[in-house]
Amino acid sequence: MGQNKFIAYYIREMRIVSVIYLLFFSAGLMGQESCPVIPMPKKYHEMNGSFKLSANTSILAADRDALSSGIHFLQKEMLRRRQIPLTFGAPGASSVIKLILSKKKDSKDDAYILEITKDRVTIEAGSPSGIFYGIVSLLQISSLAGQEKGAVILPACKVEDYPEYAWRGFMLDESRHFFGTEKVKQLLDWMTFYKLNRFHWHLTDEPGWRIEIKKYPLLTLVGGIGNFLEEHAPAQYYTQEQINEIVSYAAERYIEVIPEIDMPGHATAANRAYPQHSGGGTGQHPEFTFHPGKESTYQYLSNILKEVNALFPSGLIHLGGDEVSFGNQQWSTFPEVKQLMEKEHLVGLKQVEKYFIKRMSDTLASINTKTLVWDEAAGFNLPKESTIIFWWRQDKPEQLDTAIKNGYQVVICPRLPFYFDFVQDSTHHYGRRWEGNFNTIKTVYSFSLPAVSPKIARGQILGVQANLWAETLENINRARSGWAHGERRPYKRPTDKD
Ligand code: TNX
Repeated sequence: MGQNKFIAYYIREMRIVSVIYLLFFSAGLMGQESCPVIPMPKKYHEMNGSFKLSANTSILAADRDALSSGIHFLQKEMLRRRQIPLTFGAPGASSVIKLILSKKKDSKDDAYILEITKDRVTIEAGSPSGIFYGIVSLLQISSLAGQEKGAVILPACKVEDYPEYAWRGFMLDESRHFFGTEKVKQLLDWMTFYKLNRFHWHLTDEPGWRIEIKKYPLLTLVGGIGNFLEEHAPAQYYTQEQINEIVSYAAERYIEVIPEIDMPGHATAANRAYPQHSGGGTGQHPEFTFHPGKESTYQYLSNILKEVNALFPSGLIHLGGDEVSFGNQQWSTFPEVKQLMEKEHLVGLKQVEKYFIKRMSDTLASINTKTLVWDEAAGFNLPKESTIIFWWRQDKPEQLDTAIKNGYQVVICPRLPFYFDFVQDSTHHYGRRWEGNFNTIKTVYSFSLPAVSPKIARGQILGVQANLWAETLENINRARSGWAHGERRPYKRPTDKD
């Protein structure tokens, strides 16, 4: 099957966010008709002959322990997709899939070589994740291969691949609409398919708080009520047990999960539950912020972050920090904020915001966890070794400049073209636009980093990420079909320019 038929096959099969792959791995896609692996690998050679994969094929690996999740994934998936039960280390096997964890020091993380010959399949890599990506490619090849007398006939070939970026992310907003464990697992499956490895989970915002915190049960019982369209929808959230389940499911697929607890803005749902920590809001964004002038707020949020940290082993927490000016006008009226400003010599509300983020980042540092923040914080003097900036405002290239100049690692996710909640075509109505612009597949394909004035140090661009905000994802069908359907009502978010 050619590449195009291959894509059509998978698009039929897809359940969620069918366009993800276009974002990250499309460079060599066109013009190379026959490669059965997407994203297009760095090298692909067809060879003569074929390998017969059957129930007599066994997996061999000297490093079984280190590779156990990949081995198990290969067994499960081969059974599910092709009804072939592969064994591990069976003495009487007539053919083998050999996994070689080589000790080459210079090999890039996640790089692998997959070779299919008449006699055997080998996957060689310098890391378990590299072996895993070789397995993902092998599964793609086997999904398309023909069958003969109970054996799957894999065409002989050699694939060599490594990713351009260490961070290949996808963000899902479940505050505006909640999708639940099964859908998230499906999303993680598709991330696996495209070799994406960071799942950024936006769990708190204005409509709903979606993560159980034992110390503060009202966060979910009260804060979990409602969604973007229905203020009184019954509470929906993840229990800590469900969070554990998803984190393990992701880990088996070499995906790290990064929770986002948005602060000091986008805090409305939390403030419904514990109004004593509210820093007020505006008519359009009521009770939008946490109170930056009360010590008790910092204590409360530290307690929350400690529980979150215990649930997510990535050692990374996203603190949000975006769009605070949407609703911090009341801050200047609070005596506690006035006192704080005097005591800390803060001039203007931007400095209060900076103080707040710095304090929370210090809290994360004290529990050995990195701070991730949207680009509003690029100039906040957070420590560069333990901070990652997410550049999202394509109309503010100066924020990217500042982040680079200040030595931060940066994840690139400008809303044009990386916001998947935007419409995709001029004829679409339901979904966002930016000053009339939207995100066609072509703009996603052809994205290149804007010129930045400071010199970018090696590794400073950590990677790229697509963000799926959920105001317009009224139900999962819209997530499933990308942006193409569900054109019921034009979406307006009047205050999205700050
Ligand atoms: C901006 S991106 C936001 C989100 C919205 C999104 C809608 C960012 C850091 N903030 O709160 O959901 O636009 O596209």
